[in-house]
Amino acid sequence: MYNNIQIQVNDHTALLEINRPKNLNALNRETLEDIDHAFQNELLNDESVRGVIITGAGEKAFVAGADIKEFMHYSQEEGLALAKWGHGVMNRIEAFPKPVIAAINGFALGGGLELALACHFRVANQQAKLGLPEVSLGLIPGYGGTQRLAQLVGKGKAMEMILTGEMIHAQDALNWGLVNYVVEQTDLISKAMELLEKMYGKSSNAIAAAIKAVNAGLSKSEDGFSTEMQAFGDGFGTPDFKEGVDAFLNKRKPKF
Ligand code: CO8
Repeated sequence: MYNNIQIQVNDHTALLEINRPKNLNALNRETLEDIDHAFQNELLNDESVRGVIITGAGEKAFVAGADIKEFMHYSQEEGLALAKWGHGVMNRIEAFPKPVIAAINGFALGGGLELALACHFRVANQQAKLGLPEVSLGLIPGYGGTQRLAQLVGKGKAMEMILTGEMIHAQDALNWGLVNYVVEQTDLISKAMELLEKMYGKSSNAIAAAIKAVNAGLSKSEDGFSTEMQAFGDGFGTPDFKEGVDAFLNKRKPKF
């Protein structure tokens, strides 16, 4: 039914695997549409599903970002429109009434880390590398990362990650509170399942209410989200964006 994701349901847990391993599971529009559709339909409506794990196919990546090759020719207007729509997808995951855990099995970069940040919490394997490298492309994060990362790790660490664009290792992510657990790859999904199973013994109405309440307390940064969307769109009109994307495609360092 979906071209870019696979869903397996076992014992109340839906495992949603993003399945574009040749592109390190980069989020093109169709993939994000698949994810959004799955959440708002079968995962929401199937009463046997009580929790969701999102992970990436293959051994290398959770998600290496939004698909640079897809948006490389976008105008400012198209960039802004994409950010607005993507914000909606991330907000819907964040507000999902059943617990959603990101199981980060490698690179979680750019839009990929932003997807993980929209989940209710995160577990990672030892090899995971996390980062918001958009400044290397002449852009800023455009799926809520400037806001959710700062909420999670505090302004200082968020500034460091966003302004340097550098990746951090799983252990640092654990120390900074960006992920809740770091485990061997072989234990990654079972760790996420174990956590969800603890919740299945509790009231699902109370869990939905708790998700809503925690989110409500942090939702006052609407202006921040709007500023991010506008600045993300503006990036598409700059020579730096052209240089950054050309450098990525030609596997060289950008000259800004
Ligand atoms: N988009 C498209 N293709 C990608 C992406 C991506 N984000 N990441 C990797 N790929 C592709 C590569 O181009 C390569 O394809 P090919 O084999 O055809 O050359 C294949 O995946 C394998 O990648 P590499 O050969 O580069 O693998 P390495 O192990 O050498 O490097 C890295 C792995 C370090 C992860 C490297 O691939 C990389 O730096 N990727 C890009 C990371 C990045 O910049 N991500 C941020 C993207 S921007 C973003 O996410 C904006 C978020 C907001 C979105 C708002 C709407 C657009």
